[in-house]
Amino acid sequence: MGSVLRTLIAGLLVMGVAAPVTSSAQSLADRHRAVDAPPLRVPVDINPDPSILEVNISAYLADVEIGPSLKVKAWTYDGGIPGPFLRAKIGDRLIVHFTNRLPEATTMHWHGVRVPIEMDGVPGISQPPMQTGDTFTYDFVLRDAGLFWYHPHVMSAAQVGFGLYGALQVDNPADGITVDDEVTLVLSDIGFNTVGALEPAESGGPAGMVFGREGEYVLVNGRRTPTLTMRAGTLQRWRIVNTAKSRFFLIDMDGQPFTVIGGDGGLQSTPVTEQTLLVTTGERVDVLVAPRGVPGSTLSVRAMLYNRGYGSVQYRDVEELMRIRFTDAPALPARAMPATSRRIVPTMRAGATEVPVVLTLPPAGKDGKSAFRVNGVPYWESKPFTAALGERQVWILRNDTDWDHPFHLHGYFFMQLDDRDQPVQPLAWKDTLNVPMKSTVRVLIDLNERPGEWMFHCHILDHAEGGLMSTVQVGPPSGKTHEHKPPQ
Ligand SMILES: [Cu+2]
Repeated sequence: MGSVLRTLIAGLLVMGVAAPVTSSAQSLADRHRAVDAPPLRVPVDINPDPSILEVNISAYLADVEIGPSLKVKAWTYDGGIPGPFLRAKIGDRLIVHFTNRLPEATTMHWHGVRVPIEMDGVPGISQPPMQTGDTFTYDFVLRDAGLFWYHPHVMSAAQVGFGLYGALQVDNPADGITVDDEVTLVLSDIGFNTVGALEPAESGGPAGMVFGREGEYVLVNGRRTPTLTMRAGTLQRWRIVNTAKSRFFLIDMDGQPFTVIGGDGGLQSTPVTEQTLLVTTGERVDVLVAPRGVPGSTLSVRAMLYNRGYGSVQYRDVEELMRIRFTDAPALPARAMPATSRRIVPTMRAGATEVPVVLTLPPAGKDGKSAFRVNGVPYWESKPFTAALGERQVWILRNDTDWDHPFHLHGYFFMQLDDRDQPVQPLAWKDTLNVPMKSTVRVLIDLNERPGEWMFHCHILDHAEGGLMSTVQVGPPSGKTHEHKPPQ
């Protein structure tokens, strides 16, 4: 080594520059470096029957690379983030032999899927928590087309935040929507330090719980700022799911339009064109896009700032989610969007029982602890709401807090009602719907099948763990008792 070089290195060491780079330095360096988007991992189907998707999945800790020089020891399904991409057709049967190799108990919940109660993955209610080494087989029929997802329902803010989530896409081959390309995008975030150790789930204490903790690194299909290469003008169908534990995504493609054709429960009655796309936690959107740009150029897909309450926009910046790189081929001519309408028969409003659901956050007690409440009580003091099997209910969700709460109900789709108590147009089946701060949202639910105790909660998982969670008992109680435990 030459003496000049040696002196330079010594100087760097004196300045501290050659010390391990900090994560903020890395994030600055990497902010504009594109990585190629790896396709979602497809698991091995061990069942030869074309109408059955049968897979083995294990949860365990693994080193995951989310970008150049960015490695984290994450909690994973089968060693990667996101977990294996499960893709089947409407009417197929899904069988998942799931083994827990994590250091903690876990379960798998199938977000949005109309499963029998025994398959809902809620510990202590629909199944015992799965201890380390336990195996459980989830087995149910996929009755609805749409993009769904799976994640733990044990310490969910921690476990989802650490990397445990995956997409389940149910196609309807008869939907008649022909496009040039289909892309499934799993949006999330993760926080970790310079040595790749995960940010603790309780960081920031009670304030962190109230704000809803967001990971520093935004991920698309488990990568930072991946690149999607396409010919300009190609008609694509993007199915997007937000699996982050707290972060909302307000997606912008330099003002280019998104034609929204559906969401949580599949296609909506008619398409709607939007300039930006809001995907709150747990929600899904199904959109048609035909991004345009000069051949050879690049287009940024960004997450804009969205105010879901204090802590979500202060000192924050727009994030680059993904880059679209246009090939050198000339842009394709604009073409008409395919027809995507769906006949949806709304649930009958007349005769439905009104159920007030009031969300509050009283000032912290003497111990400095805060808890979100549903009708005056946090989850650990709650008694189930009740419904007779076949009862239709209008839930009047009143959010008295200063934060948004994406309301999620297990096991059923619902329909949003407007101020005049009419179904919101276009008609759409939802299982997750944002209730903005200081506002009221009404939803109509037909609790017409599958008796059982079903959870509902805010899908900002820090809020759910912080008390904003309860259950509805549909039909007579099972007679089994269980405790709703407060967080440790
Ligand atoms: Cu919330």
